[in-house]
Amino acid sequence: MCLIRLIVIAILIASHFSYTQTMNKKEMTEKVKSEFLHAWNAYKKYAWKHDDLKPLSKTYKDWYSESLLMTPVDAFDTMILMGLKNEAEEAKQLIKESLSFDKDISVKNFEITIRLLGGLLSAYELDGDKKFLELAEDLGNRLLPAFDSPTGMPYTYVNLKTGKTSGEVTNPAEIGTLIVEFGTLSKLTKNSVYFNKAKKALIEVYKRRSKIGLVGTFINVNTGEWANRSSHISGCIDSYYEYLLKGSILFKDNDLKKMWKESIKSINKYLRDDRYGNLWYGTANMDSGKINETSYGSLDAFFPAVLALGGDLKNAKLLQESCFKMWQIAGIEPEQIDYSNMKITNPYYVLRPEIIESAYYLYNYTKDEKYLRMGETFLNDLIKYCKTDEGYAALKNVITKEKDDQMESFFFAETLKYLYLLFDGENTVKLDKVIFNTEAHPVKR
Ligand code: DMJ
Repeated sequence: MCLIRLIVIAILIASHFSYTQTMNKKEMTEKVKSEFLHAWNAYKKYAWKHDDLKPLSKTYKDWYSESLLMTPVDAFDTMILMGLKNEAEEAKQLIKESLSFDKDISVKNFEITIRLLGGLLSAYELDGDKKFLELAEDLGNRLLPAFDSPTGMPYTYVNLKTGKTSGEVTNPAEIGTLIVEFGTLSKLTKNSVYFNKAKKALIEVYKRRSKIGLVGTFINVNTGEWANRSSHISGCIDSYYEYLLKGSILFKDNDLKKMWKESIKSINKYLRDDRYGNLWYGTANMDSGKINETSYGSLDAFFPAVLALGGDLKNAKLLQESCFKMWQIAGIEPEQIDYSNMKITNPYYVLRPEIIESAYYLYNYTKDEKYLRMGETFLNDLIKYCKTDEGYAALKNVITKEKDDQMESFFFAETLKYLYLLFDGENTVKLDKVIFNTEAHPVKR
């Protein structure tokens, strides 16, 4: 009898503190939603019809000479997932009435693909309005000339009206982070040209890997020669690896699967670094494989998610612990640290999502409540240090917490979406039914 009472009391105590209580998770999703509305209402008030809000000067910024509605397109599917029907409807009307790609502007192929093409395709799959697909197809066609280089690897920039290209020195991420969007466009339009171009681009990078299987940071798409031979999983390379894996899953593509498997072997053999008590991934020369820089940063924090998606939960969990340590150095995440001494080497924080994305994947696969607690820390710190009267602001310095006058569209597309999905469980999206592009736009598997 006494034992039974003890067990009942233990269960009551455990359920009181358990993070998985529906109310707690529900409260967290409501909190994220209200922060989303705080930022979106500020965008509406001061930057409507423009690309981004400038949250301190309360004005707007366009990336090019004309707006491409970067924030509304990037934010739309998050509104749908959060059930923000009125906001989604007004964003949709704005996109339908005002978005046109018939503009004489030279745009960055990578950014426009992940934010706009990815956003439109996801919008079409979630909402069903054909206009989204029409816009995506028009955009896809205007981006295609980017691939007309001697190697088939895309130039950095392409003019949306004339098709004129520029920027011959680019990087594996910008070359290789196109297949989820271009491949989905092929699937939905039944026109294989987009998939084929994006796959060839990936293959051309892979073909140029070193003898030990690593790729460098910069490459010339005209000559096919490496312009920088530093190898890492950080910015400029990061999502090339992400798309080898995601492309292989999304299109059941065995070539991509083989390329991912070979690549991850080399990454783990040469870049994996556990010499300092925690797991990190460092920077090495692509030919020698010798680590010569112990830097890690907020962009690299996407890697636990990729490891988890690839089935390596062990390394994913360890790396996420390290990422969380990086977040905690200053109470919010710096752009870069030296992991050998845990010193901040670049104090910027641009409202990046990657560490939250990884917490979301890990919670999904492990159901370990510590990832929910991490998520709560992320949200509270964001509110504490980045929230402004009107919107959210990047930080110039995570130590002094001095703000910067910018709020990137990925704050809506990724940062707040992954926070919401982390607490929402599997209510709105089942991870085994979609692939998120690198800007967190889900497309159906
Ligand atoms: C996003 O645009 C994408 O996640 C990209 O892959 C990397 N950088 C930003 C977010 O940090």
